[in-house]
Amino acid sequence: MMRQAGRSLPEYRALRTDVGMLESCFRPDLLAEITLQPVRRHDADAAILFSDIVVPLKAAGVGVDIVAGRGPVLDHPVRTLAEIAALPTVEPGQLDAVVEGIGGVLAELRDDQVLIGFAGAPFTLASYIVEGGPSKNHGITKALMYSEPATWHALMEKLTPTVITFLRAQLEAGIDALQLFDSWAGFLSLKDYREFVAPYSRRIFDAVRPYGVPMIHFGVNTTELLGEMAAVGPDIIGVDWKTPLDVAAARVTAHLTEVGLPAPRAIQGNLDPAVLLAGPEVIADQVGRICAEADAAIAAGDARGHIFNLGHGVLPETDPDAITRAFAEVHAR
Ligand code: 1CP
Repeated sequence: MMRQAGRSLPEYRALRTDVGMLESCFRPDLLAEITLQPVRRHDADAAILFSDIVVPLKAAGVGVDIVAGRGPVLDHPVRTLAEIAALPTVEPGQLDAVVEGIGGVLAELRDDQVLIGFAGAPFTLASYIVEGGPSKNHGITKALMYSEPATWHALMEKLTPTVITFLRAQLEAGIDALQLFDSWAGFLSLKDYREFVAPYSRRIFDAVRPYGVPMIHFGVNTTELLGEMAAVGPDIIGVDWKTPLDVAAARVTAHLTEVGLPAPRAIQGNLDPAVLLAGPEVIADQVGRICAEADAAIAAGDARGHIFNLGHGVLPETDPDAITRAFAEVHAR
């Protein structure tokens, strides 16, 4: 269910009362327990590693914290070539706590349950680094990209190895699938995505493909970018709630075919998180519609399979029982 699924759970809030968000990501016992809480409660088929996209930056020594009600905030934004040069790259040894926590999760999962690891893609990480925190329009980030392309590319070159090291650590520890979140890539035009972002995301997928686990790629508001995001190398393309899955899959397949890449891929998505606030009938209805759209995509030869998922993060005010109900609806199909 992606970011902040755990926030809706009282057992998560109880565990976190005296522990900071990022601190909990570096405590193997807490990492494992928080990862497993929603799996136990909702009978999920997959666990999503409890971590955050800024964890590898924190591990590398970057001054960053997750501020309640806001998100990741940096002590100092990074905007110049000198600041980029001074930005550390994460070393595998700095991720030992994450590796140990993954071992704890895998020891508890049933054989028919999988663990999905993840990382933030360089553009989305760059946005937090350049803005210094969450941003509504990513204006400073995009202005840097447009006005100083060499500086931009230096930042992406700097971040790409950190993302690869973070994913490799998780893969060596035994994750069964991975997701690369380019959450905010949808703020870019297709042309800018191709020029300033795609080469780095492609390099990441190429680096981790030899591990042979399914690879998912996702961003919000990416209707216009879906084909290009599939072309950088994932096996599964995540879709937000705005595009019907069959329409999204047809777009992806058409683009991949046009550029001579293997198709079809699988699709992931795409329940509107707000539906979970709307009551049991609406949940049943919308789950049914999404599964039917995925079936149509598969029947048309536009998708190899479907992972049921939300179209973005769980809203904090969501009743955990609504999530359990949505999962049961999916399992009943
Ligand atoms: O649901 C889970 O707990 C799974 C673990 C997880 C994941 C997959 C967390 C824990 N974060 C993420 C990924 C993440 N983090 C993304 C990519 C996915 C997405 O688009 O949702 C992004 C953009 C972030 C950055 C982030 N971390 C934000 C967004 C701020 C913004 O710019 O709008 C926020 C609010 C966080 C904090 C965070 N990360 C995770 C949790 C459980 C929380 C909330 C902390 C808390 O209140 O307890």
